[in-house]
Parts: sequence; C-alpha cells; structure tokens
Amino acid sequence: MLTFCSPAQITHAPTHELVNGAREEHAETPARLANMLAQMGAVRKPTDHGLAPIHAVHDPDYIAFLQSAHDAWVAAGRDGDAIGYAFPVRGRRPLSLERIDGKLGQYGFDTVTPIAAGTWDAAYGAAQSAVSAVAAVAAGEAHQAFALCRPPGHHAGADYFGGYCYLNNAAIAARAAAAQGLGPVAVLDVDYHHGNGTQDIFYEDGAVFVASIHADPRTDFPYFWGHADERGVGAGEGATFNQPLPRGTRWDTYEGALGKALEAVSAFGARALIVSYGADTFAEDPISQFALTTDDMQRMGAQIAALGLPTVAVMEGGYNVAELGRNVAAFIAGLERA
Ligand code: SP5
Ligand code: ZN
Repeated sequence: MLTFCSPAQITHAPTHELVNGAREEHAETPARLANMLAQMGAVRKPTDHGLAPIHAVHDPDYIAFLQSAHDAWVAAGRDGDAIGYAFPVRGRRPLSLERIDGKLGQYGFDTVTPIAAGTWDAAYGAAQSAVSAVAAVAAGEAHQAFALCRPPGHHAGADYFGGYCYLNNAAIAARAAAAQGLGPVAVLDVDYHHGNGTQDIFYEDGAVFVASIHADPRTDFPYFWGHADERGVGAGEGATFNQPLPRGTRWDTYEGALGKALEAVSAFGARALIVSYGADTFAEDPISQFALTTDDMQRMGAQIAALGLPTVAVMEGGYNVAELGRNVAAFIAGLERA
C-alpha cells in the first residue's frame, strides 16, 4: 500500500489529559506512530501542499489560534500543555476573546485534547499526508493509498478541536479529492467513536456523503453527536448516515452495519471513498468497548475494497499500542486483497 507519513507527526507529545476528574496519561502517544511504522514497509514523506487544502475545511481564525496557542500558553506563564477549563454553552454568540484561557474553551470542546509545543507541526504534517495520499490517487499512481495520520482528525470541526484531534484529515482529504476531480466523494468512518467533526463539516453539504459506524453516543464519547436521527440538513439532508452500535459489538453484527453503510455509499453515487480508519474497535482497546479481532480488521478492509472505488484511508484512533501496528497492517492487507 502506498503510505504517507511526515516525520513532524511524531513531535506532538502531550503528557496528560483531564478525564473523569483526574489527570491521566494522554492516550494518543508518539509510541502509537512508532508501533505502526514498525509494521509498515517503506513510507513516503508527504509533499507540502501548504495551507490551501486546510483552509478549504477550517476557518482562518481557528488555524491562527492553533498555530499560536502553545506560545500564548507559555507567554501567560504556564508550564506543560495547554488545556482549557471553561466552555461556552452551545449557541453562544461569536466573541473576540483575548486570553489564552478563554480561547482554549472557545475553540475546544473537551479537556482531553492538550495543545503541546509540537502539536501544530504534527497536525500540519498529518494533513499533508492525507492530501498527498489523495494526490497520488488523483494522479492515477495508485488506486488506494493510506495516510498514516497522527494526531487523528475526525473529531475536529471547521473551527474546533477535541477528541485528540486538531485538523480534520479525512475532511481535508475529501475536499481535496473533490477539487481534483475524483468526486462525488463519500467518507466512511469506522473508528470506534463517532466522527463528529466530519459530520459537522459536511452536515449541510449534499456533495459529500458521510457514513459512520460507532459506539452509541448515549453511552460513549463524543456524546453530543452521532445519534441515529442525525441525517443532515438543507442540501445535506439524507447525506449523513449514522449507525450507533452497542458496547460489546462483535464482527457478526458489525459486518451487517458495514454492508448497509457501503450500500448507502453506492446508492449516493460515490466515485471515490475516504475511510476514517480507527483500530479502537479492537476487543483489547483500553478505552473502547467493541469486540473486533485482528482478523476482523482484515475482513473490514476486504469488504470496503470490494466496492472497487478509488480509496484513501486516513488513520484515526486505536490505543492498544502493542497491537496497533498489527491491526493496521491487517486492515491494509484486507484492502489490498479484495
Ligand atoms: C480519535 C479518537 O479515537 N479519539 C477518541 C477520544 C476519546 N476520548 C475519550 C475519553 C478519554 C479517555 N482517556 C483515557 C486516558 C487513559 N490514560
Ligand atoms: Zn476513536
């Protein structure tokens, strides 16, 4: 599989996150990337496509915030990684805040997504990996490509970060694919968690179909999105398709949901596919509660590839570091085999 990864992606290294009233070790570690790279063949460095494909998805004021947030945190006299503590109730009017403390709440939606010294460079590198994978497919160099993104992206919206995500690599890839003539484009999100950022970005956009299979948000992060009745609005009505599944879901149930998602992608008329792949559906994931095996990851890849569409997969979550590379390799083997 043609795979892209930027050396900058290792530089994002928050130490802690605030969760359930406690300060815990951050789950989205550089060791994740090292474990995945150890299971890959050669990976290619992305070409730098600049800020244009990022600005096609994200608001300029949000990007300026991400670029400067850690410096502002240090300038305010703080140690370590930047984490907000006060958040606006949804629907609050736009405000022009000054202090980093307020801005962290304005642009973030949780306390588990710190901004560290290397965060911008790593997120930028991951986005370039996604764009480069799309460019390779658009150029006909490959029918499938993999962007080994880290930090992940699917929880990040046009103007917000959260869920360990800062730039939405899948959305950036989808917009780049459409711009390069690969459309209509569908995004299929198979991470354990609902991809709320991707959903929000395309919620009123009927040109990009978004299908997601994920843990029921009544019990699992990100709670406030991903419910079955969210189907898009306006021009996007019907172009969002959510299948929340209960904790404990195994392949026998998952396979049927994946079949429905792929049927919907076909019915939409997609001519290219962006896959948000998370390995946190794995039975032994430390923060997630589905029950897929490493062999199931291969089955998942094969079922997706059977659609026959030009496909770019971008890496999302997966927190069992010891098994992560093997799970990703199994998924890629399935994609390649079909
Ligand atoms: C991309 C992705 O999979 N994001 C998932 C974010 C889920 N956050 C859930 C709550 C955080 C639990 N953190 C446990 C840390 C243990 N050290
Ligand atoms: Zn996840």
